[in-house]
Amino acid sequence: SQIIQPPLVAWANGAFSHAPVIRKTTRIQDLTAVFADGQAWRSCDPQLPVYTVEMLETPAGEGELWTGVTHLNPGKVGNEFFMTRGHFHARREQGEVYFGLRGQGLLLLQDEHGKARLETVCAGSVHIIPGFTAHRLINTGSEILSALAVWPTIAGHDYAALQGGFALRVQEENQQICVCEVQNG
Ligand code: PAN
Ligand code: ZN
Repeated sequence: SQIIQPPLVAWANGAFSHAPVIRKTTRIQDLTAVFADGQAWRSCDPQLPVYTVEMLETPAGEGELWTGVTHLNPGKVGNEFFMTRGHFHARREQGEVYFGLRGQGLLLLQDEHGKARLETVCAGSVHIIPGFTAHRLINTGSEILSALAVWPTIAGHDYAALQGGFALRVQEENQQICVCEVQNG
């Protein structure tokens, strides 16, 4: 038949169906030097899952796009909220779009000069990540934060460029969400 069943994504929770997916879970032990409080990080269960990315198995190449959902668990290391490692694209000029599906959080964006800003992520939020902009999801809520992302397969990831960390950290202080500026971030 000429009518094809495409992959489905459940908008309520980001679950893919009707298509093969690649799944990768990132745990506390994988997030070396990501959280500010190293002592609190070492005292966490190393196996504790922080986030899982599910990607559609689609072709790669010039002009092709990846489609993936990040499921970021609620939690904290010390008083800092769970977050993704964060990255620039290896091909710096390549952008990306994130769509919030569930939960409450922030998208941390940072340009190559180290200037950072935050966007609120919630069900239905649309985030245009321009080229030359590093990005990280932060779960400030008490449920899973899920976001759908679409990006060029040629973009690649550059994690090393941000080893010094981002310029902003998001922490909980007195049950409030608190944004801290980092020196040398
Ligand atoms: C996303 C991210 C995903 C995990 O698919 O890769 O949220 O974050 P880290 O890659 O920083 O661990 C994306 O931005 N792709 O380009
Ligand atoms: Zn990206």
